Amino acid sequence: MKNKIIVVEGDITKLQVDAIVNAANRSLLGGGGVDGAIHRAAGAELLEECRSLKGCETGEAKITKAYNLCAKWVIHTVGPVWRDSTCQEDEFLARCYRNSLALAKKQEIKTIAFPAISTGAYGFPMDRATKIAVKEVNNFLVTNSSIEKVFLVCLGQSAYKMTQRILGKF
Ligand code: AR6
Repeated sequence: MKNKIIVVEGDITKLQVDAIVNAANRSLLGGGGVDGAIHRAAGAELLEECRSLKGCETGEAKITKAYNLCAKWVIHTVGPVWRDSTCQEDEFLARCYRNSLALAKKQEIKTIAFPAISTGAYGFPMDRATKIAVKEVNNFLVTNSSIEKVFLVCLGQSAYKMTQRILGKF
């Protein structure tokens, strides 16, 4: 299944895929980081649709249209804030991947791109988060054939190299 997982470096808003995943916050009303970039690129209509969703719990996921983005859909998920590993952060992060992929399957999405959820403002250690991402995506692909390609999008060379290394060892 590893050949369906592709690591890319760059801005997730530029990708031509069926769906991009947003590392949002519980309000779903925008923010900084990848969330800010997605809202800027998608346009004001995205925020309008997000308002109707009435927020999202940590580990859950909700879907909207993607408006001015190249993608058709945005799947908004809320990662955990990293504290000290004792607050079920690993499990909540795993749920973000599982729930996003389940939504994608339901929507008949074939290609999907994830940012490194929780590894920016939310402070989750990048290597630990990447291992969880690779494990959850692989688990999904083993039991589901609907999704053809999953892109793990990294901002910067060091994140890219680390993700390649973790995927290679998996
Ligand atoms: N394309 C791909 N990856 C990106 C991009 C981009 N355009 N921009 C940032 N990253 P973060 P979080 C990477 O902070 O930690 C927001 O304010 C970044 O390098 O965007 O889940 C929300 O509203 C990092 O590796 O998300 C929430 O309040 C990763 O994306 C909060 O931040 C995630 O960083 C969520 O924090």
